Amino acid sequence: MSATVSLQQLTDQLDQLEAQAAAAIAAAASAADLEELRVGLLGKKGKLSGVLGAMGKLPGEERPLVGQRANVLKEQVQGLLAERLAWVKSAALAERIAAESLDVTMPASTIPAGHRHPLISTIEEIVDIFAGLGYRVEEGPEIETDHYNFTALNIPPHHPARDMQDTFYLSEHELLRTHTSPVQIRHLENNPPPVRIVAPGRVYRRDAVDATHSPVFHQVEVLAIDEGLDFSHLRGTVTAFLQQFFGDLPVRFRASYFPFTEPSAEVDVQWRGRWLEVMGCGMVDPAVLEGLGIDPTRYSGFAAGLGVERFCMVRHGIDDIRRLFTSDLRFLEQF
Ligand code: 2U9
Repeated sequence: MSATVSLQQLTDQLDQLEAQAAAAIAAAASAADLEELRVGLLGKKGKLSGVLGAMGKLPGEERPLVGQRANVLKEQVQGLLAERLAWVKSAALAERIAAESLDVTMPASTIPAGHRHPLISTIEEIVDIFAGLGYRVEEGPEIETDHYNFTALNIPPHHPARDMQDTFYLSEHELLRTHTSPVQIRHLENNPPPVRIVAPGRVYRRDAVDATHSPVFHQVEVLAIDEGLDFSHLRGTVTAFLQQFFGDLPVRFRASYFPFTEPSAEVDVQWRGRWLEVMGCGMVDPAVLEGLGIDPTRYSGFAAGLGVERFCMVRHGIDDIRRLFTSDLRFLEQF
């Protein structure tokens, strides 16, 4: 004999199920929790099926009462599950948005950008000063002939002055330029005076490497040719340039010798209390002008030359020229 159930018992069970389901659904925290609840409540082996199974034991006329009640409960539970699922999803979305939110006041991540090498910025600074004084920039080849590098500058073949600048020869008459002076010779060949030019560039000398010598280095040379130029113009121009570059410090000129200038001078600046030789200069030798077909009784001119590495080292307090050629970023990033 099967156990009997009463309408009242089943109605009570459905009431309990409704209360349990409502509480469990309200407490569910995820879509997975809700799916588990759905299977447990409404699935084939779920609690509602259990009640419906027991319904068969009721007298026929009572079954529809339980059936209707069960259907209403099923729809209720489905509605609660759907509502809670929507809530759980929007809560998860809100949580994700909060976690992913951007603080627009944070410093931006920057793309590492390089900067100019200190030698290049030194060249630019020097050239800019002369540009401000009315000079135009001229450049020329690094492979030169002995004519442009020496002969046209009043240094004839086999002249001992060629020993002053140990030279890398490429062939009998071709060489790596030992100064940027050939740029000025080439310019004067094609441009009649007045001329005011500044010639920056790389030059080569057969030197043993040490803290102050490198076989490749950079020069800036300037040249002015016009009527009536004398040493006072040279002195004024060089002094103005040096005081713009190093600051308003004392400058002195000492007599010297170069084959291409007469008279010639070395120039010192008083930097942090000590006299430092920084450049050379002079009035262009009339023989150089004559060689270019320029009448030295009408035109005169002055020239000056400097080593960029020396300028850069003095300015930044660098003690070894090799630092400027070894591309060590720990060093270069300081500038
Ligand atoms: C022409 C006529 C004359 C260029 C000059 C110097 C003085 C000079 C040195 C500085 C340091 C070379 O790098 S360094 O070793 N240069 O002292 N250069 S006058 O004279 C010229 C150039 C072109 C037509």
